[in-house]
Amino acid sequence: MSHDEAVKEASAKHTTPAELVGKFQYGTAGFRMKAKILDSVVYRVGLLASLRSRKLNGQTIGVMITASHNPPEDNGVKLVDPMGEMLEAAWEKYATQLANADSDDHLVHVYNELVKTFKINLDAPARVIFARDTRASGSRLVECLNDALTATKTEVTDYRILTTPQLHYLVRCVNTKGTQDEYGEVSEKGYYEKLAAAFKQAMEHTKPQGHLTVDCANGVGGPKLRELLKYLPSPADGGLDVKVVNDDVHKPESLNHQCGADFVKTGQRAPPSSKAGPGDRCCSLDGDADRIVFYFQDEKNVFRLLDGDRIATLAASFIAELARQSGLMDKLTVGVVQTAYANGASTTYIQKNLGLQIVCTPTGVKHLHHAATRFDVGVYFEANGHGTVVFSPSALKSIHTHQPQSPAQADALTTLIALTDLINQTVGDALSDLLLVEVILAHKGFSCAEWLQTYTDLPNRLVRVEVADRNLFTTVEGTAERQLATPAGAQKDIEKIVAKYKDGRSFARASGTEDAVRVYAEASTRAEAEDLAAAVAQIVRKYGAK
Ligand code: NG1
Ligand code: ZN
Repeated sequence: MSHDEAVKEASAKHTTPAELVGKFQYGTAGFRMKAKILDSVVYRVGLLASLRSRKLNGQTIGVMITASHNPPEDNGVKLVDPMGEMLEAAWEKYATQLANADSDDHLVHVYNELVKTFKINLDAPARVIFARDTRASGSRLVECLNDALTATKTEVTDYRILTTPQLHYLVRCVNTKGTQDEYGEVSEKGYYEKLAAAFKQAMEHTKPQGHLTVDCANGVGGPKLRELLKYLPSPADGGLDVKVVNDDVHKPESLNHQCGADFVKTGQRAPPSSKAGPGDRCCSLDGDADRIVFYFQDEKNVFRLLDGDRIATLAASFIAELARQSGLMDKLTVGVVQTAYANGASTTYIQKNLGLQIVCTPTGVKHLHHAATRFDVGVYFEANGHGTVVFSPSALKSIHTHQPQSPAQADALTTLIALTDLINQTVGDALSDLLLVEVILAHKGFSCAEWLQTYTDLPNRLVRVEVADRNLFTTVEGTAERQLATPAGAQKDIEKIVAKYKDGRSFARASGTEDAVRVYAEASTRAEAEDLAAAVAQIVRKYGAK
């Protein structure tokens, strides 16, 4: 059978319901929707993965089947590029084109157009590795993916169930194996060993305080965290004292239900199942363990959130301190990347107190990651808890070749080197970020309350506004989505209102993942932040109705 025939024949097993043609879009999070309508999409993503691998001379591409923090009946699929980063943005549209082809013939046509455009040799090797989270629909979708990889004669490794960041790690390991940039052992065990060794090194002269409760959203993070703990020192040996909760992966309906990072961040409250007492350190992962937020109850039993902005400030201050203490400050610029949703108080703290550079990008991890790579050490986090730290090749070289001038410098350098291995540099990783935060809190001797005290958040409010067509709301290029270009007049109206509030800041933008416009507002008091958000939401409703 010819290549075309094989692709077409397998495609016939995975047809797209006619009413959905034209509706699929590969966004920041890949494709994500009700699992029952994803079969053809996953099949076609498999085709694209093989094309991309062939285009990149047989480098390995990753495919992850997950819908992160979405409800259990959803699923999704996304591609991972050779260095473990998200799919190159220019290729997202090809995924969209393939997904929307309205017949098997049309699909083969789109496929062949890509082969021609990129001069792809279909006889050259293609390599793909893939994994999925714990959703019930995952195994069926894996079959769809396998059909595409078989039809295209792609070499495959099925890593079965993994967190999203573990797959990103493995993709980078495979593609750097045997080179001077080798990232780690190409196995799940290699991931745990790398993190555990780095954690031990970073904790050499210090001990964690108290215990940590980890809510795993009843997702893949649960079993993987339990596995990771086996590689870490026990609490008796100065290791972490971790209590794992919400780690039931056998009740699919419990995934992300009343627990997990998104529940905690959006609702600004602990999971109802939480039994933590005042001051107890807690954190929540999301369904595929690429996000994490921390929280605790203060002495007045008030819920206190330590979100992505807090992790970014904590990590940036610690890394800048280590760079200074090890005598590397002149050689390393540490920068922080945020989005417009970062609390204004965190931005001021980073600039004024930490004296670090800051960049604001549009929403979406790919934008933040890209901007972070321009610094020697780039710390990026979305407020929702997705983020990491990236070290540039030259920063790594400076760190590894630096000669410390004193034992104090040597200690700081050892910790800094450990962090370069502890931090998953491919993508935000809840398990790696969890260890990072624990290391920093231990070194600083901080409780959650002390961490929270570093600065005071400005009161803020995020509102979701439904409009007839969210695409009418576009933003001015280069403003990181903080100013509306259209509808004409809306931005002026927003600014007039904002000017009336002390420390007022507000913006509106179309969501990339939901059919709505989001309004964010902050001001010096809670009541004013609420009022400002309501007033700007009203403006959005008015223009959205036109
Ligand atoms: P949208 O729906 O475009 O605002 C949301 C989150 C992002 C990010 C993406 C998923 C907010 C305000 N926005 O984007 O931070 O997590 O989903 O990639 O939380
Ligand atoms: Zn996620």
